[in-house]
Amino acid sequence: MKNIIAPTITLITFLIMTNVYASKSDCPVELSKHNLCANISWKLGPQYGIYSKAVVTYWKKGLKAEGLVDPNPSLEVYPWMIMPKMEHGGSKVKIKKLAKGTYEIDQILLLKMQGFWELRFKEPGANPKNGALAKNKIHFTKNK
Ligand SMILES: [Cu+2]
Repeated sequence: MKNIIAPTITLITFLIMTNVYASKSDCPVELSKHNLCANISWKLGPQYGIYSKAVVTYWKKGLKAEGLVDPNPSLEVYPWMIMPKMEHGGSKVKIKKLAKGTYEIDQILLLKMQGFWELRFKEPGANPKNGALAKNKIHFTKNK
């Protein structure tokens, strides 16, 4: 009996860890209202003061193997800043469809201020402050 406990614990830990990892990589950004998952891949930056660029892809939650899909209704991706006593957007980004379910978000201008930036998702016409479907804190790698 003793011989089986340690390997069993190891196996259970392994299964839990792989499951946690799998769910994160399967759905990095969850858009539950649309039953979609998204991934953000930075192509430039994220960096302060000059343009950053990202590519966002979408797929149906749990159905990544079926391929990428276009959100319907369409979704806007935009930068949003949370400051100690206020929050605000940035200048307008350029969104370009590259392929099915694949969108380039260009001209993201993140200014260095006190607080932090998010990359948010919303439906067109939704309020950028209160109407976001998903919020993702941007972690800067350069210009710190
Ligand atoms: Cu600010």
